[in-house]
Amino acid sequence: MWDLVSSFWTKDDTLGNEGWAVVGGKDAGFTCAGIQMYGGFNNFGRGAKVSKKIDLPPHYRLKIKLTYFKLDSWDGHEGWVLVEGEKIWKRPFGVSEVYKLCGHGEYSWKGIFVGVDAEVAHSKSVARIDIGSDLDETPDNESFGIRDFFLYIAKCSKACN
Ligand SMILES: [Ca+2]
Ligand SMILES: [Ca+2]
Repeated sequence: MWDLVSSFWTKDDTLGNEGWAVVGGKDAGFTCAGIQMYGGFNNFGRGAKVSKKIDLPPHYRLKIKLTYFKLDSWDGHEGWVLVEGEKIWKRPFGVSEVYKLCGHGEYSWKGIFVGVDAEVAHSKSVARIDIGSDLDETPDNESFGIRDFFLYIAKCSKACN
């Protein structure tokens, strides 16, 4: 049912924006416990968001998979993915969740990465996608990062047009 149409941040040496627009964050990558990500510590904190419009063939549904990193002291915040401004994925993260991975070396806050797998009804020829958080402090205090983004569509049969 699902056809892969786009992928970003899938290579270990790719830490750039890969054509996505960055607002409120530093256009740079970060390495956490040997895993490279786009954004992350000192890059994506309060107000940071990455956005892209992606052209699509006829379809009726889309699915997004990615790896989302929560780093340091998230005190009551959530990460999210929007399609056309609608939240198709969100997840709250706790301050101490879960492993001491990386991030702020002085205080050794904890980090975690989770797999996003979300789908939504969608038929527009261009999809607008935003990835961000509701963090409210600087990126050396709380930050997020992303990698391994995959966009899939469910294509229309003749009946779908
Ligand atoms: Ca904090
Ligand atoms: Ca905060």
